[in-house]
Amino acid sequence: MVLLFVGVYGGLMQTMFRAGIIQSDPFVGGDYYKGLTFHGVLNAIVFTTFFAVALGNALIPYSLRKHLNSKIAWTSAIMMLVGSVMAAAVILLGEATVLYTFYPPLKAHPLFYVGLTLLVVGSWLASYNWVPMYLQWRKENVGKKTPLAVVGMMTTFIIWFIATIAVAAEILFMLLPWSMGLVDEVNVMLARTLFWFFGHPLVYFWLLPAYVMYYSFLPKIAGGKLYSDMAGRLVFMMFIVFSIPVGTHHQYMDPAIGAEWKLLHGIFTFGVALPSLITAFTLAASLEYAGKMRGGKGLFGWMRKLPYFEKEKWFFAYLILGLFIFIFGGIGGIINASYQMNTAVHNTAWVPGHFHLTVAGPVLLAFLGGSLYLIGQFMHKEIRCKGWALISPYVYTVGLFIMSYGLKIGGLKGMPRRTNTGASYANPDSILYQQDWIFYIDLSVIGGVLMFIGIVMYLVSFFGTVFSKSTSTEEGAVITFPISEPYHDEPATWLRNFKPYIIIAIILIVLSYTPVILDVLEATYGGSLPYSPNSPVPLR
Ligand code: HAS
Repeated sequence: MVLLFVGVYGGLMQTMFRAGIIQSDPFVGGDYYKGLTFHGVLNAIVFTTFFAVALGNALIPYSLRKHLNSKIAWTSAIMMLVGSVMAAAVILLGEATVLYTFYPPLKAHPLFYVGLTLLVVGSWLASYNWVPMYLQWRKENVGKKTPLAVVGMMTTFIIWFIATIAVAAEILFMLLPWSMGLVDEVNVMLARTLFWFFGHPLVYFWLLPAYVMYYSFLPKIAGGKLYSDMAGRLVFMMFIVFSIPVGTHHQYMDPAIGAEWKLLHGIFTFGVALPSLITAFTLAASLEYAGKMRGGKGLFGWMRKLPYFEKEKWFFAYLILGLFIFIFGGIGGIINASYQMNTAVHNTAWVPGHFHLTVAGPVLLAFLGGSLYLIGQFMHKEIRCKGWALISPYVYTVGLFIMSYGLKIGGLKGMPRRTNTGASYANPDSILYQQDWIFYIDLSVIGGVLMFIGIVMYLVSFFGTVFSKSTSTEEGAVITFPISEPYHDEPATWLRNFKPYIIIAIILIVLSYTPVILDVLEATYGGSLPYSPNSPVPLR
């Protein structure tokens, strides 16, 4: 939470830099690119990984009625913390201005890469805690369905494990030796390709814990049931199959990769949108059922009956607002996935507009709601300042829509991403001044300030709860989760085992990535010396 807040502060500063309101960070010093790096790394990589591990540690033992090996859990948490603090410190010292994608030829201090490696290895360790638990449960419960929440969390970490192999190879064999000066040059295209092998499944590593909460908690909190248990299982298995062989859609505009392989990755990208479309229908049906149970009538009357503003059901607001935002985030994703549309939006502010409607929308809101719920359960405390907790996601969502609208429309008008517009395009004295963009840049400042206020409201409730008195005097008081019952509980025996889906995923990965890597190796030679975003000449 502390690192999240530092990152969120970095986000607010981003909007100020882009509008030309500041040229240097008033508190931590440094410029736009340094701020952008710590905003992206702390919020998109560190917070999300911590939450995914925490949710797994909580839900898997709870659902399987097993005990967590706390030594493994603590070792993993400490590794993740040391790694994150190390990476954050190197960024704050100005030694890793490489943005969250750490593409070469931008070069970071070796400790930045070591820090990220510790974060990832720590998260692997946590998931190894769950595998024996899961296998043991299967042995003891032959013929029974694994609880859906466990299927979702295991899916999240299966994808994470496969995806991180590529980034581990990129860091260990390319970036670390290069950053330590053991080799002079790095193959930029190969590094980008390995990064996106990891980078796209990374977005589903972010999304799936939110899906676990949508499928497992939302229907129950709304007062209903999950419309179809089978749909949930199918969705998770489809993510295993389709999340990885799609990374080249981030490289449509890159040279060195043949058009036919970009087409293949494009087709699979439309495949990976399907589980989200199934989710949209299943959750809408679950919410309709809940609304009707609460007295809603007619085709849309149930919508009005959902507990949007019930203080005791504050968690509902975090989940439903995230889903609502994801309608727009998802549409944006499908636009990006279409090659011709991508040529118009790639590397423009449209792209951060898209990803704030996904990772900073449904994912962040679900994780914030989940964190508050978890902290209350684990510390045996009643949630404090529930009114603030309830209003916070609404304030945040209004801000998010305003900011993303500014970024998206600005992007369609050609406003670049990852560029300090305030230093040039938003400055009337500059020859690059673009009057057309000013309105959209200003919108993102207004939106960014509202988002920041929303997060501060949330933190009042979060830390208010953490520092309040425990409501339970019993040692080891019982924790509970609002697990939904299914409305249709289909047997779906074909969805009970991960193995076939992992095998299909591996086949698709080999088919889609072998030609891409061969193309890259054939088209590139030598490599690049290291650079920093602020210097047109190599660092050595
Ligand atoms: Fe994306 C770029 C394509 C989903 C994150 N994406 C990014 C980047 C990030 C990101 C971080 O094809 C930038 C990377 C960078 O720095 O360069 N994305 C997609 C597609 C999807 C998608 C096809 N993205 C996500 C998710 C993310 C995420 C999820 C984070 C968590 N994305 C792309 C492409 C690019 C890209 C290209 C490259 C752009 C470029 O050129 O650089 C799909 O998975 C989306 C499917 C989603 C849906 C929506 C379903 C709707 C639901 C809500 C239902 C609502 C209900 C509520 C039930 C089809 C589930 C009812 C309401 C009531 C009130 C009752």
